[in-house]
Amino acid sequence: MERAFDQLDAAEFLAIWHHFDADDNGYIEGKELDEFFRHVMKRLGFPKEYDNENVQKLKQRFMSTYDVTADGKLQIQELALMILPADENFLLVFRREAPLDNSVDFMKIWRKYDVDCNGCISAQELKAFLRDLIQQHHKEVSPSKLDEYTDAMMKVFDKNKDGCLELNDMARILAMEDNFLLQFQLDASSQGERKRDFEKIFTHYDVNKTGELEGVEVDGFVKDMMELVRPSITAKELDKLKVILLGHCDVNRDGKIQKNELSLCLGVRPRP
Ligand SMILES: [Ca+2]
Ligand SMILES: [Ca+2]
Ligand SMILES: [Ca+2]
Ligand SMILES: [Ca+2]
Repeated sequence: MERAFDQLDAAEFLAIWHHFDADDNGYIEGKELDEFFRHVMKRLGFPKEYDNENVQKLKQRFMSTYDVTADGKLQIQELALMILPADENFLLVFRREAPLDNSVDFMKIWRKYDVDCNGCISAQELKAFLRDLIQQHHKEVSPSKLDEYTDAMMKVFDKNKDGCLELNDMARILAMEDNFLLQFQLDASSQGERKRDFEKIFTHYDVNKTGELEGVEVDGFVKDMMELVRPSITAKELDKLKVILLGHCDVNRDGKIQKNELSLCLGVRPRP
């Protein structure tokens, strides 16, 4: 069973995936998961007698093998492991010590590897990312292996096959956690709660603790703010929205957002 997915090629696998992850949130859970497995079984040519009970059994066996986050959700990067080259170096890409839970860290990576600043990560840029990642683990990788890894990654994560990874595609590769801002309900809370939430929010994005949001800190904040309204903004949209946000909030025009500027912007009075 574990290798059953080997019979699916990448394109077929992704077609099934995109069908079931229709809202493109990068994971499949609950009832969708049953349907997903039923569909995969059918495509793999399992006999019709695979009734509900058998689907459940296969699902459980499968999930305990691959569901690395053990959260009952199947994530695209977990699924990707099945069709990507199964060698130790490559698995490093998906095996992270700490979850990436801050969009500021994410944007730092994005800005670093989008070398030509065209708002997308090309295969060439992805290759540099993979090379660095493997080196960080003190491993060696041959150029041909690196090419193979890069091709495989582009196949899985470049959804529209334009040779370009969007912010959202990279977020999948890096297994980015849910939007930090989702936990707050700025409209519903009392003034006291709003202030406390504001402190939490500012601290989260002021990663280098300078008391102001600058550079990628603003990027990360803009990304999360905008994705509360509309998931999957592009890097180009992000750049535009950043200019708009700075125009609105950066009162002293230094290109950074001081704490008092952000509190004014969000309608929260700063602490005296
Ligand atoms: Ca680029
Ligand atoms: Ca693309
Ligand atoms: Ca800062
Ligand atoms: Ca400012």
